[in-house]
Amino acid sequence: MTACPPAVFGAIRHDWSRAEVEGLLALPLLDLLLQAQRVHREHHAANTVQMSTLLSIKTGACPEDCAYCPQSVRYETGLEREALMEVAAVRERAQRAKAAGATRFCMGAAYRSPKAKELEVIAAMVREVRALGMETCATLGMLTPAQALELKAAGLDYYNHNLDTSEEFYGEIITTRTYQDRLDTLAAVRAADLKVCCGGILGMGESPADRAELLRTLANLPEHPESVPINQLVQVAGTPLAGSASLDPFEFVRAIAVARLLMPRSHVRLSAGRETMSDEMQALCFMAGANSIFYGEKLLTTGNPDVERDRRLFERLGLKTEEGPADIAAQISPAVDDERPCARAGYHAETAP
Ligand code: SAM
Ligand code: DTB
Ligand code: SF4
Repeated sequence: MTACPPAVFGAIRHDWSRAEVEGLLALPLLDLLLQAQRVHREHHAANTVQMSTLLSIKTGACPEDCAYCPQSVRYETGLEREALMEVAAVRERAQRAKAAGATRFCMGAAYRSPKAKELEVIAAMVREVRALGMETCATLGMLTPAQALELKAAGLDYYNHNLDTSEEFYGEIITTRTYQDRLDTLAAVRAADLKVCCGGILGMGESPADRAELLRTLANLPEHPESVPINQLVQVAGTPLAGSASLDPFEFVRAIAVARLLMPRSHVRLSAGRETMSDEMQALCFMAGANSIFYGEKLLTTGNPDVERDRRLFERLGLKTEEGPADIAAQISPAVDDERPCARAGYHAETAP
């Protein structure tokens, strides 16, 4: 069926070559989807998606020059700046998210790297959110090893820090920090025993080889990130990447499938960009092995599908939420019934068919 030996599919490896990853990306689409969904079911519950909630705790005025980002101080995007939120206000937002059924709360800040005083306040936020019984995630820019330990001590579960693209293409997108800076932060986060959330952005004008290299770099990290967010560029007027040629949707789906094959145990998040994706494209992404999304009408500063659209999508696709409390599962999809004949026949089995 394909030129790849079966051992390639589903092996937990950290030594992928560029040619192997490019070979996977170039498979006939339907072969790629089939293999990705097979590997997915060896490691994850079928038809099940993890939901995260995002809050921007400090917005805009970022000194970095990331060409995609509406929060950089260098670009006129009309974004309203907001100082670091008060701890009590974050607690209240987390409480609301919890009441709506969220189990993981992600806090994002437009920093190059947090200052000591800022980190103290954010550590207090983490403690408060943790005390509500929620999982915590933060994305605050570069961290030193000591800062990562401080966040771990406060009870942080996940740290998000993306590689964004390949090392070769990176210089076209960001000049104010290096690829190695990013790898150093990821190493500090791992050393502090935090879970790693790390992925990238597609549709920035990168080549297929760049996408292969991003995925290869993620998979060849000493440990696979627990979460791999794959963002489609959200084009924001005023940023240098506004007006970029849009990526062929099938190329995006391919990248999700290859992320699934390279990092079988990770949650692959269909992250930014869902607002402009058709339901059919999102369905292909779930088929390709995506099993996490951001839920709620806003990402950090840009839009996300509204809750009703997601509820309807989950219902139409027969998807359910992962281990969430009953109320969010009910909001999203009350209809999944494991007594269906296909479930009884082992169709939903977590082991390979
Ligand atoms: N300032 C911190 C940093 O850069 O690590 C944390 C916040 S930053 C907004 C988090 C991630 O959001 C970025 O690494 C990037 O991958 C993603 N992102 C930002 N703007 C985006 C856009 N317009 N489209 C897609 N993803 C975007
Ligand atoms: C990630 O990879 N995507 C999220 C999260 N990590 C923090 C952020 C997407 C931001 C999209 C642009 C915005 O809303 O500002
Ligand atoms: Fe700043 Fe993060 Fe946006 Fe880059 S991606 S400009 S570091 S907020």
